[in-house]
Amino acid sequence: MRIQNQIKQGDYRSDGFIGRYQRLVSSTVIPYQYAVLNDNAEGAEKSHVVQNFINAGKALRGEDTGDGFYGMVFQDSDAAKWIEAAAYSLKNFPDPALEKQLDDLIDIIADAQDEDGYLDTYFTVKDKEKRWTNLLEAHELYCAGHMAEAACACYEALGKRKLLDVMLKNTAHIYKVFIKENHGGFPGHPEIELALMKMYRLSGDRKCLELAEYFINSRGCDTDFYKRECEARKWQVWGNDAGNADYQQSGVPLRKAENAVGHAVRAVYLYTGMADLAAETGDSELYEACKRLWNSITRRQMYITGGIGSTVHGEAFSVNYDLPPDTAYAETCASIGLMFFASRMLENEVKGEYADVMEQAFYNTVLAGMQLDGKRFFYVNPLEVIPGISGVSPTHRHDLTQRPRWYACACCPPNAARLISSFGKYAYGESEDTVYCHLFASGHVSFGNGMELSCETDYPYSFTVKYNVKGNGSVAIRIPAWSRKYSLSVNGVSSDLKPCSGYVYIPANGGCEITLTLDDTPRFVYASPAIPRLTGFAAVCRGPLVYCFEGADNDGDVLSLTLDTSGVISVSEEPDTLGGIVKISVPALRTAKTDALYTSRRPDQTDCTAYAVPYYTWGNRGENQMRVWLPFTK
Ligand code: FUB
Ligand code: ZN
Repeated sequence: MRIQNQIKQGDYRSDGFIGRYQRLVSSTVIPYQYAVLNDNAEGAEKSHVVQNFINAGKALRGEDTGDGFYGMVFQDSDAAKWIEAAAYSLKNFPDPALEKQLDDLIDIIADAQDEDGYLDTYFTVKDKEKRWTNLLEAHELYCAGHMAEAACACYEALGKRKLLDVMLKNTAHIYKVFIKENHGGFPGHPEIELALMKMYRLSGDRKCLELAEYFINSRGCDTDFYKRECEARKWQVWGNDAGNADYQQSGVPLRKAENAVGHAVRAVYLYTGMADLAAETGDSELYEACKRLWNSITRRQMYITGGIGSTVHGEAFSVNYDLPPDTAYAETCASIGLMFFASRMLENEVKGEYADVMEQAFYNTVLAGMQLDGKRFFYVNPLEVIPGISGVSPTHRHDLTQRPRWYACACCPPNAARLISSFGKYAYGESEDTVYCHLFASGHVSFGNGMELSCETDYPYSFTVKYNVKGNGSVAIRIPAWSRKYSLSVNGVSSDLKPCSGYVYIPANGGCEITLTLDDTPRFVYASPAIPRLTGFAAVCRGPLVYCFEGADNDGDVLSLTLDTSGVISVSEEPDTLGGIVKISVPALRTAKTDALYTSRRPDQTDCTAYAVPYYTWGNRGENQMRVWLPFTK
């Protein structure tokens, strides 16, 4: 039985913690990003993306293209992600001025589409002859994928069809090139696979399904494709190594893949498409491969924050257990992609661990990717930052201490915006007779199977979740693995239902009221000794939130702190700190500073209290030290 998680966006709007983020995206993030895309945001990197589309339209009409193309070869995708965020957000918060901006941008994009359906400003403006000659680097299929996702969002959330028609025409073009004309090859940066699956489900156009199958099934079969392509072309974008098949996730047919390898965002977008296809077609061999890849990521290559892709070298997975906190890469987009992968794994099989990881990635790395005011963004998400070293030393240059306003490579900011504004798609799922609550968030949702549900909670700071359910069927509610105890009542009567694969199944029978109370006890978490540098270190978590120790709460110095893990962790509500948080205090020792670089005199240690704030809020009070992992004593 296939579980459908990508529930219609219009059926869900969030309140509470998530609602506040969705309002921030609507009121600040989307307008700010619109200004950036139009080069009207002071102090932000130049984008030029809208102008690229305008110039591509001119190129097609044979007009002077003015300042031509500017930016990354995949610059188009920034506009696509903004459109997607705007479409979902408009459904949550109607806004005629934003809708007009959206419509106008869609018109500009439609004008940039060639008669044959081709759509990509880099090639249309710069050199039409080079289309499809550099799948390895040139991101044509990646940009098409993002625009297809944007098209689906506009149609599904707002009933706007224009962009969907543009992208179905574009798909027909790609189908002609790859299926009918047998061009060969597969995307250097996967993304189109998952987008094609979305478009297939929305439009029923079988070309989308066939293309997704083609890209997934052919990948890794012709291992020399990129080498031949590289030899045949006389140009390059970055000079990527065409022989590094692992980096390209093309060293083995995907069905045989054992380990998650290569560029992390590419990997999880690809695995999402695979899991989509497996769920759609019931392909158990493909799902088995997805499970191996899932385990490879989450059991051996994932940070406690749900960050993945630990090395800056190629923005990639490293090797098992290589998870350094201070030189972490952990790109925001990679954790967003991990959420995508998790949500599609849930469509194959309802298992708590998939939603647990989805939640871990969201509340930690994804939210940390954005400043609390919605105007600055992290691309890289370290678990330890020391001003003077981080962002400065050659080995730590990528680990910034503060979020920049924008990036020349701006994939992460609009990705976070589209994810937050479509949160309901990840929170809920449905089958014919059951609704699934994967994530906890206040709000109301109506399902295609006729059931309706209202949820009230102050999660992730309070752990009571109340549901009011209408309709016939069952409600499946996740019991997170971190919750060592929980209580459940149905219509006021205590229930001893036990979870099955991480979910309790409650018969609703015409409606019911459910109250779930999860464990609010803060806890120490320890890493496997297989991870270098973390033996003897502990982190602190409460619910889904990973905490971090910042200089701002600890007299400017967290490097000299050692946690006393035999002590009791206390919590205090701080509604006026960092947008409203629960702060954590832990008994600790402070090691005295010495002037000498090394000394044989054992340093003094004094009792103190170490204070921690949720990781997603770090770096919001100016530059200061930050550590997720601290050494522990006892
Ligand atoms: O290449 C497109 C996007 O830019 C990737 O997904 C990110 O990792 C960044 O390289
Ligand atoms: Zn990114």
